Amino acid sequence: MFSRKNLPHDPLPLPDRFDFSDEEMLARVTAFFENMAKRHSVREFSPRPVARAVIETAVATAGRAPSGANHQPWFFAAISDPALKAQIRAEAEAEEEKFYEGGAGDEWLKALEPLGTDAAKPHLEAAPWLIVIFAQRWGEFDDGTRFKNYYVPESVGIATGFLIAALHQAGLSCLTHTPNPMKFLNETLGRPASEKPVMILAVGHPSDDATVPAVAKMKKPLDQILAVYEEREDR
Ligand code: IYR
Repeated sequence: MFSRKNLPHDPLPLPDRFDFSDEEMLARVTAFFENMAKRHSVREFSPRPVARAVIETAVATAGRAPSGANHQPWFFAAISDPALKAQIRAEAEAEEEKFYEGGAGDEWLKALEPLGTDAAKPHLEAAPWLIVIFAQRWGEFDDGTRFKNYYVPESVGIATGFLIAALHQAGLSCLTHTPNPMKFLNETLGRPASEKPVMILAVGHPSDDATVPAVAKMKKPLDQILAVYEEREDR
């Protein structure tokens, strides 16, 4: 949070501290990995409702993400109103039709083939909640004057990761959806020009017949995503 007041540096003793043994640490991180490895993007949602308090707590978790200068340059719009979901679906599908009819270019369309996606986005209505994530490109004081935000895409990306993990922890599924362009969401949701919509998360319980594309199970092995540089005699 940024304030016009000159906030002094005020170091507090670390408020929350954990002290796990090495064994406990490995057990905990392994359990977390095994839980997160069960997260799948889902496109088919059950009509089963999800309590607002679950969504609120998941968004509160997102709000605990680190951010550039602690400006917390994010805003979340959570929508369960069926009329508004239908409007967002129609607006998103209008953009997606242009995208899938060629706007995306051949290479991008080829990359999406294994996912089996197309311009139809019924999940935007079927999911009990849509959470639209906005990035605050700049901040505004109460009198409307602007201040700079820092590392906005990084900060919002981390917060979105927290949000997806929190929803998964609650046993919910979601789909990250990025109609292109997404500017229509500012108008539809009455958000200011300082905010750039970055993603729609469709959130809910998966339907009984939900599927995932087979490629979604093909994750890069650790040795392709991690290089370890431990202490060495010859360095
Ligand atoms: N926004 C489109 C296209 C799309 C793009 C990527 I990159 C994906 O991983 C999936 C879809 C859509 O939602 O269909």
